[in-house]
Amino acid sequence: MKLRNKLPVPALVALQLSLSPLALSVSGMAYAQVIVPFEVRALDRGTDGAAKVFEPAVIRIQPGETVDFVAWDFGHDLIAVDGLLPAGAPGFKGYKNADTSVSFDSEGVYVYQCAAHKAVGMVGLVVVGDPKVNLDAVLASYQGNMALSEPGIARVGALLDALKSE
Ligand SMILES: [Cu+2]
Repeated sequence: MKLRNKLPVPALVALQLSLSPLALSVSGMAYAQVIVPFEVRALDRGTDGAAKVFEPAVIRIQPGETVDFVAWDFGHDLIAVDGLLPAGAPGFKGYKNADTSVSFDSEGVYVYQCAAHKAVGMVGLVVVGDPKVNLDAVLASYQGNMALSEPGIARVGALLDALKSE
């Protein structure tokens, strides 16, 4: 576990000690929403035991919001998968072992992967607003996307199917 995300806590605790129990819980919630609103962690092992995952594998935000991709474990990067993004939306990437914040403006589904672990299908989805904007287009083309490995295609397919069945 890394400490960097917890650095503000001592100051917060000092503040909370001076507040009533009710204010304490309210301020705790505000902290969680304001400091780490949308965080995806690159992990060697997910909470369900799966190896090499982004967690959560699907994160949902609204247009204009930002996702913080946290290099939680060693050796991970991230890169958007060309062809599996909303039409006209820019790609994005994060370098190995670097925390990366990305703001998303265009609605729809974005597929990305860890290039270092492409072979084992370390993939994730960002869903901005309404996934229906490009969900059918992504479903129709992901299996033929040359940037993905077979395990990557399998994981992307499972994530897209779950989105489709909502
Ligand atoms: Cu990785």
